Amino acid sequence: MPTPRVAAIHDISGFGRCSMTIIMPALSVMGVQCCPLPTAYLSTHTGGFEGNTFLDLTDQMERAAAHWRELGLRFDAVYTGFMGSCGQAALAADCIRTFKRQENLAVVDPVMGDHGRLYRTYTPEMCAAVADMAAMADVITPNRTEAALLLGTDYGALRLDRAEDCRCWARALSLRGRRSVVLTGASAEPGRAGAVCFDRDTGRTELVSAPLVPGQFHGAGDLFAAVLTGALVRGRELAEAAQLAADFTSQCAERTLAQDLPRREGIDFEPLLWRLGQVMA
Ligand code: PXL
Repeated sequence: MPTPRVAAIHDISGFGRCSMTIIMPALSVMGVQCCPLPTAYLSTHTGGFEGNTFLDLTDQMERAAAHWRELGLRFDAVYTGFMGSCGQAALAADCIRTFKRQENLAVVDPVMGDHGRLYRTYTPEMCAAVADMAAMADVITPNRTEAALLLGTDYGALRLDRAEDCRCWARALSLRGRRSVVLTGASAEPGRAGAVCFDRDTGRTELVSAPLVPGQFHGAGDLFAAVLTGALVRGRELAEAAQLAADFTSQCAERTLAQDLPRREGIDFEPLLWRLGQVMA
């Protein structure tokens, strides 16, 4: 099998593991080539650090995508995440239009917020642009906060602690079955957390879970979506890919918790990457 190739449209945050500093190593160890199309360079992520720098790379993105198009590059997936502005979300949507084929995947992680709140730099206009981009996706990976925003539903009302509710929300997010959904933060069994998956190819809705690790871990959502994307382009079914992502994210969160590391430094995944490599070998 040729090495699958993913175009990753995310920011690079120099410190505080998230986005590209998680996505690139995770995809590489899974035997997937990651081609970064960075949206911005930040000195740190925007959660838990004050005064981060922000170098907007929108201009470069446009030129890099044009060059890739000229070269006739093909990708097994176009995978998008954190956006720095409305313009960037529109440009990322253009990249999906440019590189999307019948046989490849657009995976949109509609990064907007967590724990019921928007990330510091997100505005309602940006959320609308992210929702427009997500409408073009084959697969979306919202957390509970992002699902509520996409559905225009109150966060408190979008409960994910009963299996039947989880299934309903996942189906509601599928745009009448047009896109697959992996909704994270589902916790229908005590002591376990994971995701509910609506697979548009089979019409089935399944819950996957792994041991719940209490607390909030920066970058956990990015790690989950990256492993899911890697597994999908390596040919795994949606629920199987989500199970792998839930297992690995839970193991890394457990390790971070056990060491009592500062949460803003991000989920401590590097020492466990070899396990991900082993699963995918
Ligand atoms: O993990 C999502 C994320 C990605 N990139 C940046 C962020 C965040 C969340 O805070 O600030 C720059």
